[in-house]
Amino acid sequence: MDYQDIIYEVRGPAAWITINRPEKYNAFRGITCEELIHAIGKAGWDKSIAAIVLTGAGQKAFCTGGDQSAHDGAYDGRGTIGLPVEELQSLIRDVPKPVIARVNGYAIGGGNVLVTCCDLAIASATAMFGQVGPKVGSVDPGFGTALLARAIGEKKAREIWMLCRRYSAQQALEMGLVNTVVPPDELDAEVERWCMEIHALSPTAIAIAKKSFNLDSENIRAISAMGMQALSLFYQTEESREGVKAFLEKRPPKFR
Ligand code: 2NE
Repeated sequence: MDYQDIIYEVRGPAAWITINRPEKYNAFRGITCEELIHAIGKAGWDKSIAAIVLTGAGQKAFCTGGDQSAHDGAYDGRGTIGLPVEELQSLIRDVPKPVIARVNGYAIGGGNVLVTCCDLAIASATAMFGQVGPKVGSVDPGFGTALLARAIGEKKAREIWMLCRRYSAQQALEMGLVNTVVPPDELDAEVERWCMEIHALSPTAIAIAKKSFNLDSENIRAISAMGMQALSLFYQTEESREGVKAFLEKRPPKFR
């Protein structure tokens, strides 16, 4: 598969998968999700790969979720909401090796959910985290909400969704959303160090550990599936459409 929206590279024992849409702050459209699914599947079942690094191109953004310029009552691809996003999130959990989020900038909306789904997260000190769903007439229910609550606690997860504030990398570390924070110019070396450490360990033991962590939250996959059905109906409403329109027109939404 020739990739259009992502870059796939093998660096030592790790596959680096980069969302390459810096002009859209690495937001994903339908084809981006398809390519991520293909690439993560490829790396996930390649025995020579010890870890998968997921990141975004440029200095500004890791990923800012669904591409609002490809959203008109639904996104522009496959699946319940026009993005096979629940399939992508599930695959990150299903591949039998650690997926590390290399958070180089904004991890907002669906980008924040990708960080939540990754096994590990290493952030640049300049990274920013948060949710925007209720600002733009959307929500990522399931892995975006319930799994986030498992990671950082119910009250903090609800705050993130119900206030749509932004959080610094240091705050993300304190709430347990990321594993470590490093200066921007040390990000790659730190990620590479973690990949080398993983490479030295038993791949089967790691795979079993990963599956056992996942089993405990497996019911959330079904919450996501149900939630996407509700979301596809919500996207048809004036309220949701106003959120998308307001973002694209760079003005505050008028929901009431
Ligand atoms: C990331 C953030 C906070 C940055 O704000 P700011 O003020 O620093 O920059 P600005 O001007 O908003 O963004 C810079 C450029 O990136 C584009 C913008 O349109 C802008 O383009 P230009 O005007 O320079 O041409 N951009 C950024 N994010 C984009 C996006 N997601 N889609 C298309 N273009 C995008 C601020 O930009 C922000 O809050 N972005 C996130 C917006 C958003 O609504 N994300 C989707 C949430 S819903 C979702 O992700 C989702 C899901 O994950 C699963 C299921 C359903 C939905």
